[in-house]
Amino acid sequence: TSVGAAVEAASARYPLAKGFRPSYGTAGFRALAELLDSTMFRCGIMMAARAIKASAITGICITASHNPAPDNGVKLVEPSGEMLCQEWETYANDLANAQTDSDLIAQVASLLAREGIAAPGGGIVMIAHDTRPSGPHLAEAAAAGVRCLGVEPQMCGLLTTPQLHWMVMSRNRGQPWAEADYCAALAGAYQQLVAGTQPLGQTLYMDCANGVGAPKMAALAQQLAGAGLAVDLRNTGEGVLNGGCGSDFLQKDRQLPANYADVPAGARCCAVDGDSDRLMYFTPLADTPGKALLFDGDRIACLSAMLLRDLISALPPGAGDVSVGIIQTAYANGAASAYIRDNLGCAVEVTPTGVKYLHEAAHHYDCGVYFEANGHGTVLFVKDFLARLEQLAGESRAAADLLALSVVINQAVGDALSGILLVEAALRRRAWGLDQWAALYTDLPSRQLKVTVADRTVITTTDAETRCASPAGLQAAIDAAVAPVPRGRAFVRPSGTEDVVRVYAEADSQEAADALAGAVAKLVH
Ligand code: 16G
Ligand code: ZN
Repeated sequence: TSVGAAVEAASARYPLAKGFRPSYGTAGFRALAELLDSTMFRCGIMMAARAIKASAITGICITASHNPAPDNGVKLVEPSGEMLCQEWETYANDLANAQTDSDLIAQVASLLAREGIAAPGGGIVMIAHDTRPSGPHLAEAAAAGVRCLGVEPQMCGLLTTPQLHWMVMSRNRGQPWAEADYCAALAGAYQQLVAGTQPLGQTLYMDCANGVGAPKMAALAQQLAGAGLAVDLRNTGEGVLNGGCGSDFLQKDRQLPANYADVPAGARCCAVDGDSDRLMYFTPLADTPGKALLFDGDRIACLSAMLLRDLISALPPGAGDVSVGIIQTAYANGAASAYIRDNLGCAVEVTPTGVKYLHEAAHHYDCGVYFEANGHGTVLFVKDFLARLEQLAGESRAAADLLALSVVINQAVGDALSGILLVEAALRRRAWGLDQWAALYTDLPSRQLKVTVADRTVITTTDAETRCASPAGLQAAIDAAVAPVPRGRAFVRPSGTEDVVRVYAEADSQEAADALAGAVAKLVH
């Protein structure tokens, strides 16, 4: 066929690296950049097929997020702007692992047949990349794959992952979708949310992880001039991507990022990761120099839920009942979950790790808030509810503000830049400093460890990763280790992004959490 011929002609330039067995992990493929030519080429073919099948635009973002600079990877964007649907992950794996040209051609033919794609052609795949030096080259490889199906690759250059998701979502809805539209939409909604309130006054020190967040926040900040939000950008690209800085570094070490020595204790600071889809707030601690107090995804979820609750309770009766749910993973600090249950009166749902699971669960509510402790999350609004708000917005400030909230927050996927505007607006509306935010609850001491084992796949989990189904006896041993520990909680799971097993433990003191994590790690070995 013509597709077979096109694949054959192009694929010689993108051979599968010898011995490389790519695997679609929690959020796509990740590996050393030099291994990824073939994977990108084949993802291009697949996302072109996805576009033809849906008669819509899809997206490919070349990024390895918070991982080291020499790595790269790919995140795939559905026509809705959400992550690739799980049914297609199998195709991704099959295509990426095809050993020969004829094998690849057969896999492509089988995909087209199974999806009932008779005639290739038409459609657009938008392709973006982060600041990794390997990005433009890998984007070209993806584009070559897209062309094999007669689909047009549109090179979008440097974007944050969430910006690409937003652009695909908006474009498929027939709404303004350019990068400038993204900035205008977020900035306009922020201005609505904070209208009539006093600026927080202090500067926000943003750690950009030496990544794409730096230029993109600078562009967004331009539109925010006059809105009383002063941002001082740090780690804007002069150093190593995710090196000694960024949200992941901060969360792991609770240590101040590079270039924060001059920032005063108590100052409002935030950090994003390499592709700006994770957000962490923090402040330098006065009594332990070099260390930071963290405001993680759980705390951002609580703040978002409070803002939602404030606004929903101010709606006129015509708004009807509104269900609000908070979705967390087992990594959510026990104190945060308890606070939400006991003080915010929202439903709490727990899912396995990975945005695709949290995002899906958030769709169960009129307003679904999801955040992973690592800072990835957003708020989803059901269409019906937004339609009701549209009708009320003329007479009700709360309805107009909720609509603004639905725009400030990127509903396609977790977005650090839009998360910053959400947090800033929520604090400003309450005239809160970090102290009040910190006082909502006190985190239970916790410890995370990673353990290298011969084969991490022997560990399987159930109950949203809180219990081990195999190997036999492991869960009973963990239960026995946890039982005597006050407020003890511990679980293990295979990582979806690294060849390690992750161990999490929580207890009423740091010593007890450390000891419990250590004991559980030994059980895994
Ligand atoms: C990916 C996921 C993130 C998850 C992390 C866990 C997305 C977009 N990203 O980065 O949500 O927390 O994997 O990695 O889904 P781990 O399994 O290695 O701990
Ligand atoms: Zn990321």
